[in-house]
Amino acid sequence: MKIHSPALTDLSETALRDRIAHHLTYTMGKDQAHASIYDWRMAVSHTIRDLIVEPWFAATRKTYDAQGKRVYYLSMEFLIGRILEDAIINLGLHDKVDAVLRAEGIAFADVIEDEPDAALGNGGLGRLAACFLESMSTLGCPAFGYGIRYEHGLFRQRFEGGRQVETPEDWLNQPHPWEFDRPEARYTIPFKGHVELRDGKAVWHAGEAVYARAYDTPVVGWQGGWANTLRLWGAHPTEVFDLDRFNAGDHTAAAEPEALARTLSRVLYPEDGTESGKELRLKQEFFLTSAALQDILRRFLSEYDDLALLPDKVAIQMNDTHPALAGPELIRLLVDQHGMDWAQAKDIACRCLNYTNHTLLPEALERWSTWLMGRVLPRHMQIIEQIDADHAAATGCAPDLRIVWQDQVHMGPLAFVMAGHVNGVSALHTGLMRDTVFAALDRLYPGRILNQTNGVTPRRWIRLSNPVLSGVITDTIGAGWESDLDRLADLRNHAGDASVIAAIRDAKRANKVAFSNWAKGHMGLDLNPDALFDVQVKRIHEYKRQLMNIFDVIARWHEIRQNPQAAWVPRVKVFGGKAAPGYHTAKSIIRLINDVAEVVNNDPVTGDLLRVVYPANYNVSMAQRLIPMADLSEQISTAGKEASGTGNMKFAMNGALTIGTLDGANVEIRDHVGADNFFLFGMTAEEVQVRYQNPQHAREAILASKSLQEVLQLIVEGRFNPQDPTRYHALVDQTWNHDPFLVASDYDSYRKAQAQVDSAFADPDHWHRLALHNIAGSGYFSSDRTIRGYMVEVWRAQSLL
Ligand code: NBG
Repeated sequence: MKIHSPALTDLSETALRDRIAHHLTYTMGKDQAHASIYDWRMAVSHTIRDLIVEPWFAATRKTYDAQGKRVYYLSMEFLIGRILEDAIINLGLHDKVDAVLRAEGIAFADVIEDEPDAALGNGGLGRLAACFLESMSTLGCPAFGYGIRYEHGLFRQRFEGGRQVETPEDWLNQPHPWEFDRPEARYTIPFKGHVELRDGKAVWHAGEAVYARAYDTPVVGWQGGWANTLRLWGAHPTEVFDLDRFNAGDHTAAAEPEALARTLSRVLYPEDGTESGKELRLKQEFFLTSAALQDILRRFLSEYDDLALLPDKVAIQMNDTHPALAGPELIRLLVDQHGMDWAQAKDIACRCLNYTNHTLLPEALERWSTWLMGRVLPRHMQIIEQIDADHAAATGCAPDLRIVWQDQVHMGPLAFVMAGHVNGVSALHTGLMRDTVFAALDRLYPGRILNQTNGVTPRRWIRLSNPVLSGVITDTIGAGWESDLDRLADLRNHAGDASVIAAIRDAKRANKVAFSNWAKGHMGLDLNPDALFDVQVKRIHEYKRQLMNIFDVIARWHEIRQNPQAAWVPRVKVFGGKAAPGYHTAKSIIRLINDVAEVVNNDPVTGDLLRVVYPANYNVSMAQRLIPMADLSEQISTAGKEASGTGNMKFAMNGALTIGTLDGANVEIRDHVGADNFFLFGMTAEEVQVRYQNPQHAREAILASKSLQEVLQLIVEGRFNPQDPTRYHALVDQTWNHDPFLVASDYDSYRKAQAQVDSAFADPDHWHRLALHNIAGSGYFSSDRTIRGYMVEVWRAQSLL
């Protein structure tokens, strides 16, 4: 595998400076004396992009020459975050760019911070897609990511009086230097209308249409050996402007076609919990899917003329059910546009398509009413019914296993029936898929389900975000671990080496100091870098149990106040995350965290023994700041609910210890880092099921826990919101009477594990030895390992490096 591009290693500092200066002058139109940080950032970005173009072209040429299989990853979300630093690191140009900028009096960090964070995803599912793209490039797997170029992406979060307030994200307000606009790569996406049967053939007369236009961003792998394309679709009107109406004075109506199209790629729907905008969401899903499939077929037909070869040349991954219309759409294109017969078209589609399931939560399994589907996509409704009829005829399944059932199209079963492989994202989750949600379909289609445990890219999540620790790792085990993460296991040979333990401790402390400075500057908070930094960052959702964590804060605060002189281990509790705008309980939890923070942070009795920090607008860049400084990683979901988690992996590889349940990938993390290096608590997934059988589970657990009673009492009394004491009565009421995610039942066990955390942290050498074992055991969680698994077991695609 050749990975060094000679052009890159030969690039001198002078040559780099000349290229940047060139872009400053000719792309930005600025002379150096008047260039702002923005101008420098754009000039550096264009320079780096130029350097990616070469491996990108080379990769495309090799892919055409090899005539092998291409992988297409269809995802409604790509949470890519900032691009510039990632590209610089992967090209190995960090030190050179830094030196060039420094010579001009410009701080590298300021240039990096100037880039907007592309928030084209909600959370784990979208960030996973971004890590996968980077790993596919690192491994030389020929691939395209297909997504939507949302103008605004996920909302930006602010706190007002502790409440979450949403405003639109505006990452595209400035020119986006990474993309290539492809006006020629454009497809018509039809909607609505009716279907006519003509000579036994279906002809769809669409009622409206938009264009999907491609915007390409090259994604470069480690050491610049390969680059794949992230192709995002923007919606454009098919007729720009109604000149007659404009001339007649109706200026607003004249712009209607444009408004209609723009709405389509305007915002990313916050997945968890909202019902609104159903039709628009369905249209977005079809928009992505149809554009991608038309593009795939066009590329295929430019090289081959026999569509029967499609499954040998094309592997399509459906990231959750959001692009599950890929089945019906591929059949439609093959049958209606290419004249193939139904059976062959369906067979080809099944052999091209694969489906990843990312959650078992019932509310997240997509369904559309047949009425909506029939109205927005009349031809697809027919095709879905035919797929369903075939499915019923072949399996003789019960009605509740049909794709169309009770006037709803069930996208999970549709994706399952149309996929060659169906995978879960951790061993536990895949097992639960097989035993619960997809148990019956698994019996009808045996062997389809397999597991591919998630992973994350170590380039962004260690090398880029934690340069200090990266240095320690390289000094200890030598270079090259970034693309061979199993080598981290070599750290175990140094577990007895006091200087290595000290170096790990110093690295962590440096990151904690950096964060403390940031918190002082941005939030006016004084943090003690010698405290234990305890971090929970992820979407705010009841099953993730941020509520249990804030209960621990309250209990801790209460206990310290009762005995302030005891030998407490100082803690900084950090929260981060957004709630879906319509998700009331989650928003109430956010407000509670902020209210508690206000009281705790101003309490002279607890002082710096306890602090609560909740920076607003958690995103990829914030994650890069928080994960390297964490001592403790909170992975405390109700067992059986978190499909995998990927934050848990990022924390472990940065030397945080996990406090967690046996849920999702926590199970495998614990296996790999060693049970002694992990703070386990709580019920297992099976015990959770048993517990739910007891209708009194919450009440009984609360009555058995003095600490929890006190916590709930403090909240009910309004101790954290004296101006409005009833604010959290509904939340407390729910905990007593309903407690859907068993916070009460796991509370005591959680607190006991927290006490173990405190004692372990009291001995710094011991603690950082545990940290070393976490880093050493996390090699398995590189997304390179995951992608290799997909390449061999799902896609049957070859590396071209
Ligand atoms: C999320 C799961 C996480 C998992 C990511 C990536 C959805 C629908 N699911 O546990 O909640 O790590 O997917 O697989 O976003």
